[in-house]
Order: sequence, then structure tokens, then C-alpha cells
Amino acid sequence: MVAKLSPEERSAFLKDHPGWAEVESRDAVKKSFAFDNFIEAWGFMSRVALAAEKADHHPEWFNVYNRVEITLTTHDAGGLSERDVALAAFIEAAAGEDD
Ligand code: HBI
Repeated sequence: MVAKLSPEERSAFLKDHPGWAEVESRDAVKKSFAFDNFIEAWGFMSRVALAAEKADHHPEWFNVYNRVEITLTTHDAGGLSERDVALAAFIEAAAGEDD
């Protein structure tokens, strides 16, 4: 079983990862990414998909043209876990954001 983040770990995540916001009525975080066009968005999604499959931890996401909205949570834990922290870091790098 995966452990949920403690309140302190959750606060640290939100502080260290700009743009991620808590989801109302769910123990999850979300962030929207915008790219130059659909191909750039799809390339990003492909990189994230491969990493997610390798880690056996997957995003919930929604794509329209150049925009990708991502929600992270750990279903097996019923909320945010270190798996989401790790995936968020990969997603930011895949989107070309600085650490
Ligand atoms: N992805 N976000 C997320 N949360 C999970 O708990 C999860 C997952 N991908 C695969 C997975 N769990 C497996 O362990 C099985 O539960 C399918």
C-alpha cells in the first residue's frame, strides 16, 4: 500500500512545484500546460505516457489542441503520494520547465 503525503509533505509539494493547485472535493492536484501546437502537446504526452507506464503510475489528463490539463492522484492510496511528486517532477521536465 502506498502512503498518502502528510500535510507537511503536501505543503512542501505545492511550494516547490509552481502551478499545481489542489483539486476541490478530491485529494489531488492539477495543472494546465500550453504548447505551441498539437504536435508539441502530443510529443509531451507521449514522453509522459512512456514514463508513466514504466513507473506504473498514470496521470488523469485532458487535451484540446495545444493544451493539456493534468490531474495527479494515487488511486491505490486514495490521495496524493510520493508517486505523484515523482510524476509531477517528470512532467515539468518533459514540458521544458526548469526545476
Ligand atoms: N495510476 N495514478 C495512478 N494511481 C494508481 O494507484 C495507479 C496508477 N496506475 C497503475 C496502478 N495504480 C496499478 O498499481 C494498478 O492499481 C492498476
